[in-house]
Amino acid sequence: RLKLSFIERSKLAKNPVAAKLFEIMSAKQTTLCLAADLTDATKILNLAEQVGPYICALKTHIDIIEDFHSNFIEPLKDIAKRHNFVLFEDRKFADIGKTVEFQYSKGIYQISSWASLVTVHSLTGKGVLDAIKGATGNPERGVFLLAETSAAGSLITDSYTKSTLKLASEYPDLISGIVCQNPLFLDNPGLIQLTPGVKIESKVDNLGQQYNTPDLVVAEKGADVAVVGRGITEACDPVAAAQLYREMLWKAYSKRIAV
Ligand code: UP6
Repeated sequence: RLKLSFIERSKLAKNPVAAKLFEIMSAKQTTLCLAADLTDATKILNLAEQVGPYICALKTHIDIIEDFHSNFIEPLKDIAKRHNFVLFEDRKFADIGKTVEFQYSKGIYQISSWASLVTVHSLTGKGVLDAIKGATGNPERGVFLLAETSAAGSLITDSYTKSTLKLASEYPDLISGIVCQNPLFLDNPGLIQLTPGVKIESKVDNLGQQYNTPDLVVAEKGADVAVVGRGITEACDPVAAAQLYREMLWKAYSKRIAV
């Protein structure tokens, strides 16, 4: 997996959103996913518009927005379409299938109608994936399963990680990739490794977040897409920061496939 180009891998992806994401990464030469963790709807839209050219995906935590309203989604979709990036709701679904079915499609956020990608905990097993697979809404959908986390002191064990990969292999057309910190699935180049906890400086925050540098996550840890939040949102110049992360990540990927 680590030596193949994204274009080669797009042809091996069984999930359509994964194939699309590979194509976007290749066309825009960016593996940067912005974690747009801001609580103000207008600020998210402004940031998305400004950094749109430099990202392949925009990851939201839709439930942290204080002034969420139904006319937030349409402009966000419009920006994503114009700048050619994917909308990704980091909901980390973890309940029984029936509840996830509601959480995915109902309530005020109606995630299934706009998010091409969502994150899911493997904790409760198949029911969650069946719920997402069977839900109505946008037919273009993909799931990233959480196999590892960047949080210090996480309770995830090696056997949980292994079982998560096995579960992913049982839903090839639904699973776009895996959220993890290490190169776990080298035998399956059609899946995308999404790695959060990426920052140029600071090794930790004060709540257990652990960071690695862009070069390390791509060159040594196998990241395809790198998630950057505060490295961009809290920078003096977020647009310049997004450009810098994009450049560093792309250089590391180019070097990885060249050797
Ligand atoms: N995230 C992690 N670690 C994980 C899974 N997800 O940090 O193992 C998510 C967080 C946040 C983003 O929910 O949205 O990635 C990281 O943000 P940061 O770069 O500001 O730390």
